[in-house]
Amino acid sequence: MEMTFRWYGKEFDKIPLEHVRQIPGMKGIVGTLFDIPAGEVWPKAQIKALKEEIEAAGLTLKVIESVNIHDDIKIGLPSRDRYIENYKETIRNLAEYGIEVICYNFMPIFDWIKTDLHYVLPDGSVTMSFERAGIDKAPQEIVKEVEESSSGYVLPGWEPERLAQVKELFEAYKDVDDEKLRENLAYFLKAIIPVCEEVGIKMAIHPDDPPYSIFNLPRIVKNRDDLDWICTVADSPSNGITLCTGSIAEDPENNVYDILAEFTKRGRIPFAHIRNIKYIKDKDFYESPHLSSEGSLDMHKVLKAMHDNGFDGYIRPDHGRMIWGETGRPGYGLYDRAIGASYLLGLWEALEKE
Ligand SMILES: [Mn+2]
Repeated sequence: MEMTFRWYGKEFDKIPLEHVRQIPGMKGIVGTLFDIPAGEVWPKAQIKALKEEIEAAGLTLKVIESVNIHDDIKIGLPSRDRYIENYKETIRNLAEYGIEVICYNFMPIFDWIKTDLHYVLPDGSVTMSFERAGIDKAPQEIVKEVEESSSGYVLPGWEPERLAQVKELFEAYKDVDDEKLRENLAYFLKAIIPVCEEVGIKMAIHPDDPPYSIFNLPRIVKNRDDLDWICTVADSPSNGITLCTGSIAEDPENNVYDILAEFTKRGRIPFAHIRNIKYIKDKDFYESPHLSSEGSLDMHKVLKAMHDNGFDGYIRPDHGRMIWGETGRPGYGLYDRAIGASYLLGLWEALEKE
């Protein structure tokens, strides 16, 4: 297991790499070229510069999150083939610089949804929450609210240029149901996985967040059976999962421990997002501190499911709260993610020594 930390690049992230490196046990950065639009090829020069910058700070760059999928691929338009060719070239370029894992998702329009980016906990810390009643409005309104409350930061998957077209996007997806979206994912995977095998990259799909339909949009990465279907449709170790404990657990029907155990054993989890959530009622929840006692998930059980089944990939503390007066991109401050990483490393050490 190797501990990593998501970082958006020095132009887009105010946390210096030197501070990330000071987190005990922190080995690597989960990096991105945040300003490359979905569908474009990631240039070698920029990948090389990113890698050199991270390595100069004493960290490694083995995981990319995310190389976003162009909407034409998800919708299944004839123009998808051009974007798939670009994606293959990006895979080859990343492999050339030692990247091992590419995280991505296959959600229409929204990469993730929370209804409150500034949910205040009793101790005064600030986190994100999702309450079903909060999305009982037009998608345009959600886009506006998220933009207004993102503290001036562009949020991953919420590129303003793209979401300015949210009405048009809904129109473009109107004939895409679950079955069609599944066909389009299969088409994409069958095209790119042979390239991944050739260059030694593992694709790792992130579960839908939340893992059920909202705004009537199709959803195909929701539960154990969906993950099994994905692993089977392109049956290769290069076709894997970014197991996000928070996202999977947002549907309380999902048994996150069993899912972790099964797909770790099957060798299909090269990368995991480990975070805790606390159910408020039904499926409503807030993102709690990582500690088991603070949330609804048992983090010891989470890591044990991975450890005991031979997990040897990368993990990162997923989101963190804003604490100690820190401000920044919601979910992506330094302090609480550092605490989360230390806690997870402590649990892992205990599992190793047991
Ligand atoms: Mn996640």
